[in-house]
Amino acid sequence: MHGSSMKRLLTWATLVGSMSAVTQAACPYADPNYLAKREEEGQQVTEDILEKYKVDDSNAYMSSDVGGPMEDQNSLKAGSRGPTLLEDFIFRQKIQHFDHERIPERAVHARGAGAHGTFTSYADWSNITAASFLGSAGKKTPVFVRFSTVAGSRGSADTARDVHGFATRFYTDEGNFDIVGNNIPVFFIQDAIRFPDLIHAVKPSPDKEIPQAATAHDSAWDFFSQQPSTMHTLFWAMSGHGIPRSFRHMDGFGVHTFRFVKEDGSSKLIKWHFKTKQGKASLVWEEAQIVAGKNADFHRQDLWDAIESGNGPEWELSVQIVDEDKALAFGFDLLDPTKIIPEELAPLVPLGLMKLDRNPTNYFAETEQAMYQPGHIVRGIDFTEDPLLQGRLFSYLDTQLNRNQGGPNFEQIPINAPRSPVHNNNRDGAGQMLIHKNIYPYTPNTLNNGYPLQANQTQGKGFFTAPNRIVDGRLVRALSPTFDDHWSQVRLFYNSLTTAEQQFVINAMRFETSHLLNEQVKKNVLAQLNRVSNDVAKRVAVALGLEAPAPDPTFYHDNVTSGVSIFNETLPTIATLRVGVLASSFSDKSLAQARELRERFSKDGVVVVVVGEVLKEGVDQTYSAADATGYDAVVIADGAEGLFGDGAKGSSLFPKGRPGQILVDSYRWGKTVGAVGDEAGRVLEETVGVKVEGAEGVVVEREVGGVVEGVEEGLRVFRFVGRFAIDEDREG
Ligand code: HDE
Repeated sequence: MHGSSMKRLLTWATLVGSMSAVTQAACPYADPNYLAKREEEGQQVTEDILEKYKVDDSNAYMSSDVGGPMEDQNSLKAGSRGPTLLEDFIFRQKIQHFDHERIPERAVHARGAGAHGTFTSYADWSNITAASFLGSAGKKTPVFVRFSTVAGSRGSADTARDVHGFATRFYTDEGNFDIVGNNIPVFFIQDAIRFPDLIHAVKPSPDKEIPQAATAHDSAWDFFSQQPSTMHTLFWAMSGHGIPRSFRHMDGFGVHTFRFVKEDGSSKLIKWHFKTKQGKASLVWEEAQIVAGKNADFHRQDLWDAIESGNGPEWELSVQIVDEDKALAFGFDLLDPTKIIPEELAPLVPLGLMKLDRNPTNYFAETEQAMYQPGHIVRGIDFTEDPLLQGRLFSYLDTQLNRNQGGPNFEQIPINAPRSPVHNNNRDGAGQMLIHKNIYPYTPNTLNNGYPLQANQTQGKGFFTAPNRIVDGRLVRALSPTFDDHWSQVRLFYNSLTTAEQQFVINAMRFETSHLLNEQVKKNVLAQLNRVSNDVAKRVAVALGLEAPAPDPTFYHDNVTSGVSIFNETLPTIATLRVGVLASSFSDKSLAQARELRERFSKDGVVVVVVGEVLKEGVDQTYSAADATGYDAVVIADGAEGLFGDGAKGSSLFPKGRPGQILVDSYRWGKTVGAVGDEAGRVLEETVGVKVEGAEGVVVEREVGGVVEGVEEGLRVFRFVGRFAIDEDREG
């Protein structure tokens, strides 16, 4: 059946042309080696289906949508000063297409960025799952990943404090498999039926549509305090996980418990984890707020640049595996999506590596039209009865219908189309792209010899539901009592943070709750915080001018877990991090040094941005456009001292005091600051107001080499959190 080009046949595009071969010529299943062949081919499915759809306009004449060459700069008029004619098909087509350029933005997760890549399995995992993409060591599967924030609309700023979407599509040789996850391993609610309530509470106020992409308002915290299942996710979002340094510096989680099913039908419960190879890193809140204004595209730019520079990000895909009969063994319910399985109870098993290495060619065609569904699963993987997951299985299909203007053929859009053949009796609908030759589109049929055949567990490698899923019970419109503890794991999370991170959580809560207008909502919030920790409640209450309630110790404990803190580890790689070299365009000495710094840093993949008063060779950015938000560390080059201190006043080329401000902000936000030479070191001390001697993350050296070494060490630490004030009267 496959002829000379087996590889090509597996792509959907060629499938359109080859369907006759499938329906009329020998049936694939008639070939006894079909399955073996398909497996073999699956390992080679690397051809980019999207290539076939790319339009190259270079060296072409303009044409209409139906192909006729034409010019489209003037409408057809009755006389040069007369009205435009209805018969102007060129005008009508152009304007009509423009009028229909938008599809509804996602109701949630509207703001995002995507990239292509590859997943490579470390081994043959058939001992735990029949999923073919995990079927052998080195097996490669194309992926498309979209990262997002949740609450903001499509044009909102990247660095809004939020849970972040982490949706991955695997184009496996047995169909598309999506992990539609987040960067936080738990969710706000436990039953999908409450999702509209959550989102209505979090979204801008319906009268004035304020605030955009923010939860610092009454309705959000009213809901949080009335629905305590939100507490766990809320605490994560208030920590550095809510404001990651980049999409590359965050983990991803499937959140729900899923199932792995083996060929023999046996199954286990699993949770998906994507562990970042770049290390976890976050911004600090004030910085994130300023970035939102300075560069609303901060995260999408970062992802794009990293990939373009050959530093595509990587994640290790892992699972936690638990026996079917252990769903209630850990003191919480594995069907409850507000719970993590602490890594101490079920270690991560690394399955393979995902690398993103190709940017989309067209944002709309690929990223905007990517339509993920938790219901896209493949043989060897199965759902659980988690009521949040169950509801999502309906919601995403329904959403995609809405986003595709009601048409059911959205799976045929190139970014959504599987890399494996599609044969079924689904027909017609808006935007049908396939030309089905089978005129007997029903089962059972004899007129088409019974094709397409039904594939099941034993025949045709069909999908099968885990046989061990036994579901029975009385109908109840209620959650299980095993979902009732909303506080113990919140405390586990909080206990596991460093003191500085705990302070960041408190600061974030002070920020958010200070925006609340309603006194009762504030008190309700304190009551919930108090169930997690009296110390947290007290520290938030003091900022609100309120009394904290008396301790409510039912859920207090001192347990900790690993894998949740951001700041307790150094970064495994500093490649792609950015160092701003504060130089002077008018000092040859500083420019020579900037050049040397660039050379040395680039050896480790660190990106150097040289800042000067005016653009010229060797200067990348002007002080009029520069800001501390653009760098992970800054260094004053020898010869640029005049721009600081009194010299800061001197120029109309940039806002007053800007060079010094870059230094001060960098220091305040915990970044490494450095200087080459004694004079620059003195300026650094004076501007920042800190003694270099013994100060962490402050590097002053006479030689460029020493500065590079010190700054690189600082980049690994990423932020020196000791510079942030900690509440003195905290407990513990
Ligand atoms: Fe979503 N979610 N969600 N969600 N979600 C959507 O689907 C929904 C939930 C997540 O980059 C929507 O295609 C319900 C959990 C991501 O395209 C919508 C519930 C998790 C994305 C929807 C949840 C997520 C979405 C909007 C409660 C983490 C973006 C547009 C039961 C495990 C995917 C769309 C992308 C998007 C519904 C809860 C992650 C409306 C009803 C839990 C990453 O269908």
